[in-house]
Amino acid sequence: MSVVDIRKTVAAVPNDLESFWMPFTPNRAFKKAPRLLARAKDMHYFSADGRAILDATSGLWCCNAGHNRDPIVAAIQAQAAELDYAPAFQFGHPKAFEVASRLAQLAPGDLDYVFFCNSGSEAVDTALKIALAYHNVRGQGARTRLIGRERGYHGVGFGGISVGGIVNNRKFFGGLLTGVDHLPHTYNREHQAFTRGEPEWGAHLADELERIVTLHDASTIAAVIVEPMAGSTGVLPPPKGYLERLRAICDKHGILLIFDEVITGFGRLGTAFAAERYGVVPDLVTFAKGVTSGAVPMGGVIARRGIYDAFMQGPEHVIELFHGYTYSAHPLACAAALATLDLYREEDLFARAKALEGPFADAAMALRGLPHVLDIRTIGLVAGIDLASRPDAVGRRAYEAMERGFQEGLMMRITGDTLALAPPLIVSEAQIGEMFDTLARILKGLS
Ligand code: PXG
Repeated sequence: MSVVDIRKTVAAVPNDLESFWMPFTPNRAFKKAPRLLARAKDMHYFSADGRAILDATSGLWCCNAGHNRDPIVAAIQAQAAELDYAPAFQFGHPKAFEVASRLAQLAPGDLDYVFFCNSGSEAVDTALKIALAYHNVRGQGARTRLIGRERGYHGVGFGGISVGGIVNNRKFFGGLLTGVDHLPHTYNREHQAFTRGEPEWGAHLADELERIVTLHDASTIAAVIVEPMAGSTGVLPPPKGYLERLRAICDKHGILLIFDEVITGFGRLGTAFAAERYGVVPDLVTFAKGVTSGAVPMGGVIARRGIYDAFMQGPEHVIELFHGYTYSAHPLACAAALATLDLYREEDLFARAKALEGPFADAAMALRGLPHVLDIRTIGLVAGIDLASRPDAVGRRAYEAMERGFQEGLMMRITGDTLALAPPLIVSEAQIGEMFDTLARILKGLS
């Protein structure tokens, strides 16, 4: 058989759904009733059968500028034709430096240095490694402990699941990193139910860090990592004063503070980064998702000047940090990032998210009192809605809401029995109304 014939044979294989082992998806249920997305534009996906689906989750919290925006598409196309790939080890290409400068400008304080990778998970691993190495190069190599938080999501690398606090993401995967401890999560329904924005109750939970420091001694602790707003486990805004208190305790003990801003970065809470909203400058910030509006994978870590400087010692021809990825600062990702950052600026999308925070919260809170609704939390352009679980099938009710949403033209995320909405920042007030009207109808129809 000639090569051409082999290709024909391969192409003739029926395109069934079996071979793709889908991530974080019940594969068998999906393959029986697939939800296939064929294309997208602005606020909408279009299903394979051509129905418009209003995107209330920015894909997976990433398409903050909306879908298939012309300037981003054009930038990626032009870049593909100009420079497909360039190594970032020992070589560089101009756009990588440009994106880094733009991000440094966008980040508060002296968060001035950007290390690139390709996803949030890699960003978290990178941040944890930088934290450990930072103490090492300063002669404090005993600082090896990492402190995460219950209900934290930091991606799926071994570092991220070790500091993360999601039971199912941890329990199947062995011993994980050693020397990890966890703060308590900050959610308490009794004290916080139906709060818009930051709850009044809960700042004192930051003091648990003092307890952990007392237990292990500060000299053994490298870093604390938290999401300023915990996204994946159901939208948990930080209690008022909580992040400030974490910062103060870290400062007192020489512990680095890492904000995982993979979701909160790029306008989700109405500012470029959550660090800006809270007036708290962490030592390291992780980012991904919104940096390219989801169009090309990209992630990274922004470090304060003092951290970078600590590594810039010794002979100048020697590598300072033994870390990096083949696709760090990939040209396509850099082109997409520059076009995306331009769009955010030209359309003032972070301010738009801030202006819409009130109307979005109003629309979400109007679901209070509908069947199954136990709590609603809103912040920026994010809402989390807890539904009562069916006693015999935890997660089933939200799963059915998500399925019906797809049938009725609305994309939502679910985690357990919590629904999460986080639309692109270009959403209109009319579309916000449409989202929550559709959701209200779905909730009324759910058993
Ligand atoms: N940190 C945070 C705070 C995240 O939210 C990651 C790290 C990992 O990013 P990558 O790019 O490796 O997936 C995330 C990812 C959801 C959902 O529905 C959330 C994420 C990813 C997929 C789904 O809550 N967050």
